[in-house]
Amino acid sequence: MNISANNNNHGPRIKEVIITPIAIVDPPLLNAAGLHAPYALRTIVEIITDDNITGISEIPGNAAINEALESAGQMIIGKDPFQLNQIREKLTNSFGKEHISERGLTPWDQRKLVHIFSSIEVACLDIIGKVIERPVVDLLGGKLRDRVPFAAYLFYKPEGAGGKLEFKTDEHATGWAKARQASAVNPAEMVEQAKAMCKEFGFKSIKLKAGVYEPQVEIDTMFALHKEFGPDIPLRIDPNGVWEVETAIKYGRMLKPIIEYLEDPVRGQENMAIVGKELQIPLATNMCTTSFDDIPNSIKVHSEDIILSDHHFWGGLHASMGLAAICETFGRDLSMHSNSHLGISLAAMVHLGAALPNLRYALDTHYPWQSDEVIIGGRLKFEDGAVKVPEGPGLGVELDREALAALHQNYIDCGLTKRDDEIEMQKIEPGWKFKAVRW
Ligand code: GKR
Ligand code: MG
Repeated sequence: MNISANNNNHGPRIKEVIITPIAIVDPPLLNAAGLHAPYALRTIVEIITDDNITGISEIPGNAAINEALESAGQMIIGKDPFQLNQIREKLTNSFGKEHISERGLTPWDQRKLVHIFSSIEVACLDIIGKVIERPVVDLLGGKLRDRVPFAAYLFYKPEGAGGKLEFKTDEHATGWAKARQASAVNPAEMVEQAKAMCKEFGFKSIKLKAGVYEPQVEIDTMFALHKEFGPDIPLRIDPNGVWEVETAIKYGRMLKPIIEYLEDPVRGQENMAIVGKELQIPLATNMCTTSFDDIPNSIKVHSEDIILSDHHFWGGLHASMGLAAICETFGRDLSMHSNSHLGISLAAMVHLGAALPNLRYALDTHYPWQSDEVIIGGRLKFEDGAVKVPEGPGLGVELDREALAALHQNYIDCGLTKRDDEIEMQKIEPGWKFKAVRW
């Protein structure tokens, strides 16, 4: 899909926007919305200037976002990529304001505009960095750290549907390769998953994706992790808002001595505030305070202590820096949320993470669960649980065209047009239905 125009103006101007939907192999990860399908959808955006500088970005993909992105691409042809405020204004005026309710009830954000802003902004920042020969982190005010820490992100993983546990091809696999291919549904298996992941990547904090089983099972997993790793490895648990307030208070009391924070135990800012007040432990969210419009009430009721931002959902890197300033002003912490993703998103997260003040918590990432990559040089490395800020101008990563073509072919072949974990879940539990609140 190419959208292009010629112009003869001075200075760099956007001459072409290329939008490529891709599908990446995803393991069968369980979460409150169901089960991950065999492929996760991402969209790769390339913005090319009239002097042939290309900026890239990656966002969660679906057909509706891609369609809107096509029109957005047309609107920015001829624009100066440095004029991000004008670009944003133009897009806002054309698309209109997006209401928070459009986020939806799923653990991930379903709004279109924020994704579009994010993809265009990050690709333009990549261009700007290349023009002035500085890394993106320098466009965000500069580096406060050279390495950005991430947390191990554990998932219950059944057999029988979702991705075909393709790693099973290697019977002799050990360590992380084995843990990735193994199903994991009980506390002992989750401890094995955590040990393998932490050993491979050096993670020093652990998050459990919960909201899958009856809460006591998940609490048992947390205590098994605590027993194995001891008090020096901070633990978090995220049931994606499917607990009732009473459930969250009951299990939150048990968890209090062993967790650094409780993520989205319940749904809605008011309920979060009740739980936080009762438990007196830090609460984190990527579900109840997810946009600037949510901030006034968040401050008023104190719905959370840590906002898990996500540049794909908050409208880009500058917007995330703006969020960081708000958090600093009101004594909140800021960390990062993640969905299945590749190295372009990871690079953008690392540039942002390096620029954020007061980064007290290791960021989330699904990256270890992915096996595909779309950047030259292959998958980015974690050392001691952290990723080094990429060197080189812009994002510091470049598209591998062959890999892009192959992953685009996956998109065409797999036939998926949006994430729907409920459908995949029904393959192992016929009739299973997503419930906004389950326990
Ligand atoms: O990938 O299944 C998943 C996660 O549940 C994801 O969709 C969430 O958005 O990781 C996310 C979270 O922290 O809520
Ligand atoms: Mg979460």
